[in-house]
Amino acid sequence: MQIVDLRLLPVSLPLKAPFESAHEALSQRHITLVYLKSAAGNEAVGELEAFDEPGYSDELQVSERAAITDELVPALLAGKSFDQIAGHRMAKAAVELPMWSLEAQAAGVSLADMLAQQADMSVVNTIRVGISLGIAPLDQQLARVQAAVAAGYSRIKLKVAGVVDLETVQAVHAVYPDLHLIVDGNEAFSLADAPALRALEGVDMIEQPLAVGDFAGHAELQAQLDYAVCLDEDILTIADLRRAIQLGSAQAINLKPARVGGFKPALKMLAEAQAHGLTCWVGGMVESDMGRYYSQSLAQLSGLSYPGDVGPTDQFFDQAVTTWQPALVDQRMDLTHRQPPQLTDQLRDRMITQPNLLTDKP
Ligand code: OSB
Ligand code: MG
Repeated sequence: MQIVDLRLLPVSLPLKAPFESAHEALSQRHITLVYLKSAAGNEAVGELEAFDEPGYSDELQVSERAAITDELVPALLAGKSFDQIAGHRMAKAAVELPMWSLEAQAAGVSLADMLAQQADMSVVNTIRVGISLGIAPLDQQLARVQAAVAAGYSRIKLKVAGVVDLETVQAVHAVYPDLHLIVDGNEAFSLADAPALRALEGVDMIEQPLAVGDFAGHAELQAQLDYAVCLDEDILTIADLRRAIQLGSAQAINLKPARVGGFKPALKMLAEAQAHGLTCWVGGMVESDMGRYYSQSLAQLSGLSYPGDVGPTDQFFDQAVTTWQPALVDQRMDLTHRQPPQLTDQLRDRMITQPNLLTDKP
């Protein structure tokens, strides 16, 4: 797919309420929209999902924007594959994901159809979704869970920053015994917490309880739990996934195309993880409704049926960057034959005044 136009537009989105995890409290989301135009004249917009703070990842908005301009743009101009470039997965994904949309448009199919064809899976038109709730005091968390269940979410993820927050999880489980629950540790636990984690009841899985790189520790913990360890931060490459499988570090994977460098590596990981019996589901990074389009399309694959963090982004923001996004109706989002989202007129006007990095000299 030949790209003839590539433009970047940094956008700042205030959150309705701070989103707190063991890594940070997010109150303003800075993303960069990435506009692409193909030689055939099709357009698609991607999103750089890196953060400003190095908590979740060492890839930041500043570093990955530089990676796009200084490494990926020259590679595109030279016709070289991104595989030749080390690291910078979020930057690669910000360009690779919209390239899939251009491919789908050229083939006259939806993005979900394109992905399903590649993965040899079928497309699910109306999907169930989950929601990730930031750390909050018990009363507030119970109120948020109630609102999320009423809004039609099928699964709730509760962020925690240590053993003390597990009480909140148990209180939620007591009120909603049938609700599918995930706990997201975001690296806040140690193996010394294994007894407390073993005592936890009513959860499907715990996401990234231990520090990044501790595959052996996660394997030790998984062996002691009767629910799944689900790796997130730890799975950046296919080699990471293979190590987790070999050691038994996890029974589930939170698959984020932005974290792993795009749909191509994500689909490779999906196939390998499923061949080894791991549950995969699609995660999010408090992205805009544009970034959500890509993760929602991935979540339409039949092999990714466990509800993902792919719900409507009005859970985070008052503002939208696109003109339409699917709503949650009767516990499902209808994504049937979804067309690529369009930027709002205001953002499109701002985008087209940015330089085309493929032709304009800086
Ligand atoms: O750990 O899954 C995570 C948000 C930002 C960074 C990391 C994570 C998250 C979430 C939110 O949990 C998921 C979403 O976007 O809905
Ligand atoms: Mg996580």
